[in-house]
Amino acid sequence: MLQQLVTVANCRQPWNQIDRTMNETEPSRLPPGQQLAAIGKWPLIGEREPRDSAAPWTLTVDGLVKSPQTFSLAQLRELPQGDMKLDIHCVTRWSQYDMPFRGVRLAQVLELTGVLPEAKFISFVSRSTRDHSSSLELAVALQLETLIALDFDGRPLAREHGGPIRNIVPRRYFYKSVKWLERIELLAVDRLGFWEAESGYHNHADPWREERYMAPQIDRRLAQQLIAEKKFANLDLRSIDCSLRDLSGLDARGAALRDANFREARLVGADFSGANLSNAHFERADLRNCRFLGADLEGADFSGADLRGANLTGASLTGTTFGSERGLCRLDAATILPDEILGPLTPDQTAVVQRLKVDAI
Ligand SMILES: Nc1nc2c(c(=O)[nH]1)N[C@H]1C(S)=C(S)[C@@H](COP(=O)(O)O)O[C@H]1N2
Ligand SMILES: [Mo]
Repeated sequence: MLQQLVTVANCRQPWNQIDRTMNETEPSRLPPGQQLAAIGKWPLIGEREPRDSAAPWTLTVDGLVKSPQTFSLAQLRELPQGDMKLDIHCVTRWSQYDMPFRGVRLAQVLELTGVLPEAKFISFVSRSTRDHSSSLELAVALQLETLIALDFDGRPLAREHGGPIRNIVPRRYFYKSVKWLERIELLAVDRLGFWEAESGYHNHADPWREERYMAPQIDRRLAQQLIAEKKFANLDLRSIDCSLRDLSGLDARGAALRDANFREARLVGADFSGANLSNAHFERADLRNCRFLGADLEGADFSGADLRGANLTGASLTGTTFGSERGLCRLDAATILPDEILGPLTPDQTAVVQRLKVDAI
């Protein structure tokens, strides 16, 4: 059942010197709603460090396996290594091409432990403070050629990117690839991972189908009442639909608003400080004098929005869109969009913002 799965590609050219011109013109390569990150750039997302990096690193494979095993890092390195050049796609809308990983194939490790016939799911568990995890159907994990990565670009994987042992799941949003992998558990019934359970990220996570979020679970009458009262502060309102509504003066400080829909909404003077607006939709919204202090705006879309007088100090902008074929946003001299927060934008969006800022003065 567990065949040899990883296609081995040789990548001798350093990762940050790859010529992308051929790839970028290939239209089918970038999944819908994604932007290409700058050459050689690998953004940091989620947890920054493992729970305990001093203790020796091991990988335990247990659950519904024939013989549970714990591999030391050295033992993993002694197993046959496979190379893989991979396009990664983060749910917050940035992608990066041709990332050269090296490590042990999941199939290889499962051949050593054996798998019981009842095993249908596989959970990857991290050595991190929140015991971060993500899961897949076992058959899918194998079919996708999941890799237990130890090296990146010819060197041991960096700590902040999940070194020394990281799970890499090709052709799924990158949240399926767990950093600081410590345990692989074979299960009969699925167990939702951290982001899937906490943030409503889609459990299937196929970027080609834009499987970013599960359907929202907010009670519609409650949502209508909160919209009428304009009180969102500190509430969990993921994926709420506020499109075309008048929410001027909204208090949304500290609210959890991932994937929320504010398209064409009137939000003059609203306060989103400290809110999580990851992948929120603000296309053509009226955001004059809004406050976004310290807000998470990763993957948020401001195409055609009015940001005159808005304050984005300290906001995080990985994968954020300020202009696209859906329109440019509007800035003026009173808009506060400090240069020091622009670093995580893609090159295209950096250029858009810089042009808008010049025009605004
Ligand atoms: N342990 C752990 N693994 C994790 C995460 C995390 O927060 N903790 N975040 C996931 C998400 S959402 C993404 S996009 C990638 C980011 O990996 P990077 O920081 O190396 O780019 O790791 C995934 N694996
Ligand atoms: Mo992510």
